[in-house]
Amino acid sequence: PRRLCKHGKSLFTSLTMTILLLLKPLFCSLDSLFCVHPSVSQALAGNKPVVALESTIITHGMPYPHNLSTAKEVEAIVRAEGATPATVGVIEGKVHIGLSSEELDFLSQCKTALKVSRRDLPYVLSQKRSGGTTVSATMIAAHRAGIPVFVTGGIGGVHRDGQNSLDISADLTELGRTPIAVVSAGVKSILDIGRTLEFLETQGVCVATYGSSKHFPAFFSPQSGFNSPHQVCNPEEAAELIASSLSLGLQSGVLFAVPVPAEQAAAGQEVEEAIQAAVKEASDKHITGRDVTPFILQKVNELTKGKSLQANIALIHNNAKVGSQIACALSKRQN
Ligand code: PSU
Ligand code: MN
Repeated sequence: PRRLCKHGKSLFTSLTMTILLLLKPLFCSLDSLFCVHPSVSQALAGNKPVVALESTIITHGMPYPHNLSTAKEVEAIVRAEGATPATVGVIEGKVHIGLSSEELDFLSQCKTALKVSRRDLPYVLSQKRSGGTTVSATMIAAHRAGIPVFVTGGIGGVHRDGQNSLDISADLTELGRTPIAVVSAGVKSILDIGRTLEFLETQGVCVATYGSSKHFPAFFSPQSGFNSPHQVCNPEEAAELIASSLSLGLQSGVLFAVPVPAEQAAAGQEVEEAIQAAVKEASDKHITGRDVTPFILQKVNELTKGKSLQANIALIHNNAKVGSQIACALSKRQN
């Protein structure tokens, strides 16, 4: 993808793109590990805004068919804001950056799909397996493709009692070493939010709440009880911050936390109570490692009779809108 970007908008690019489109079934892309969807490589080559999206939310975060409809809605929102969606996922040993409708269908129903974080990439690729990429693996793919903005629901963090179990999401260390801007609704209170913010500081991640609030949001609730270190008020300020981080050459990521819209925050209290119960059950049942987050998400959805899922979907829609506006502002600034 990098090689293609450099050619800009020349006739050569158009020709290359046309040829690539025709040859896609044969070669997919120029890289043997990564497969960039033609709509994505075309947008990147034309310096148009692109938004990366993760897929663990599809394979492990939501039940079928809500996972599929949400994935498609999120892509539609990105397009409506004038950007190109690039959902990242692993299909039969290849990291796809941008999925076709058939590929989304496949991942949303693939029972053997693995949850793929940075540490799992060598295994899924070498075994030709399929899987949903977490925030960490999606950041790696986005960085390879040259996509600076990535939208998700909530990132992983330091789990409760993480100071003893050392269950600290690879998302946090990835944010410390990969220069991608991640747009999320903050961190779910299934995690230890205070320690998550401390760890992000240690990793040198620039964290900013999007909007007028000083609070760091807790996904279902606009306030977590912790303040955000920084604030940006609009897409332009967010883009400016990303640009500063990139020009400094920091090689670390940026985390934008978008507070839940007021109309969705109402479900917050009920969800909060369910989270307490689910976290306790996970610990009683000795659920550990990569199974913790999917277990708790599923349990909370069950306990709230689907309300947490509805709120989750609304939040991702909102993040997709904000993230796309940031990607558009960044692209305008760079053109
Ligand atoms: N938090 C959510 N929903 C999710 C995830 C996190 O509210 O679906 C997913 C994301 O893909 C995230 C991953 O990157 O779980 C983190 O998993 P772990 O806690 O095992 O690092
Ligand atoms: Mn973990």
